[in-house]
Amino acid sequence: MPPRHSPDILPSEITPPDIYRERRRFMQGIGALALAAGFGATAEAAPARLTGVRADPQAPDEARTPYRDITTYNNFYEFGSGKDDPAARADSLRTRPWTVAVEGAVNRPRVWDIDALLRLAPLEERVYRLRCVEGWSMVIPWVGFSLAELIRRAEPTGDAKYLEFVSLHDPAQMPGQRRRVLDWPYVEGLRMDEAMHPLTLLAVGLYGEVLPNQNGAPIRLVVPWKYGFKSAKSLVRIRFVEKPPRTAWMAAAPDEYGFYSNVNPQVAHPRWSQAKERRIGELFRRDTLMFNGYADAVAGLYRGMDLKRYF
Ligand SMILES: Nc1nc2c(c(=O)[nH]1)N[C@H]1C(S)=C(S)[C@@H](COP(=O)(O)O)O[C@H]1N2
Ligand SMILES: [Mo]
Repeated sequence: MPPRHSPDILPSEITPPDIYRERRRFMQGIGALALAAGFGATAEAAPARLTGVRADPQAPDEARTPYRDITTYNNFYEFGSGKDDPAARADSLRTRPWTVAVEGAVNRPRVWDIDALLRLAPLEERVYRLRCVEGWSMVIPWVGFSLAELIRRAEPTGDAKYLEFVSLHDPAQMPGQRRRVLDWPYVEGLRMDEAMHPLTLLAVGLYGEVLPNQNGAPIRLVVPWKYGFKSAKSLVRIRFVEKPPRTAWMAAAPDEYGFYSNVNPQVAHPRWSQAKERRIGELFRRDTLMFNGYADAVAGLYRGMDLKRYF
């Protein structure tokens, strides 16, 4: 399928940056400006642009979800369980200094500074569908690099069969952690071959800009063929282990959330069907696709597995 844009220009760069930014600022409303003026603070700075980002040559021929929806309709329970809580409250997250510990069954464990991680590999745009287990979906132009790039540098040993991903645990910055909605910190996991798959992304931006806090700044996982909750935000630790990690959602509701959590319209959640989804911004629901539409790329990882049992 031909790309809709020249492969080295991001869509956000086609709109002159000033107009793009101005439009965004206008949308954010004059309320914030008035507030800033009233309290003598400077007007909210525009998010930093990421430079040298190669546009996604494999972007799906589907409309991207508007920036505003991607950044105001979020699940990030560390900031509350309402969809608008993260956008309203994630300002309290400090993303510098920040480190990500890469450890466990590897020859080269390392505590990465976030700014070194940002230079680890060329940044790429990846336009992925995100399907939440709740039944809604978006199309999000992430910026990041394949997790495989980091894994190779860690040199996993033969004992590394799974990866555990751990989000920040700091109730002082994350007010939602003052309540035991989940057993904090938020933990997710992948099998080694899933983690090595080129689609599996470490995202550091969206729409060509640094990741907003509510979307999991400064770095988060994105696994596009799995339900959204596998894509853990604000990572501080990646651990190589022998056994499947105990994930936060499996601990909270083992009958409802399995380890794999592949998008599968044929396997219902115990309390609701997964056959359809509502694309944010659209009126009518659409059919959910096997592996969220990525079956050609990932079905081979699960050949011979009973996906009803390994849900
Ligand atoms: N640490 C952490 N990561 C998380 C969550 C969370 O609550 N905490 N929510 C998950 C869920 S349910 C979804 S659908 C996606 C939403 O990502 P987005 O807000 O960037 O669209 O983040 C996932 N990652
Ligand atoms: Mo979700």
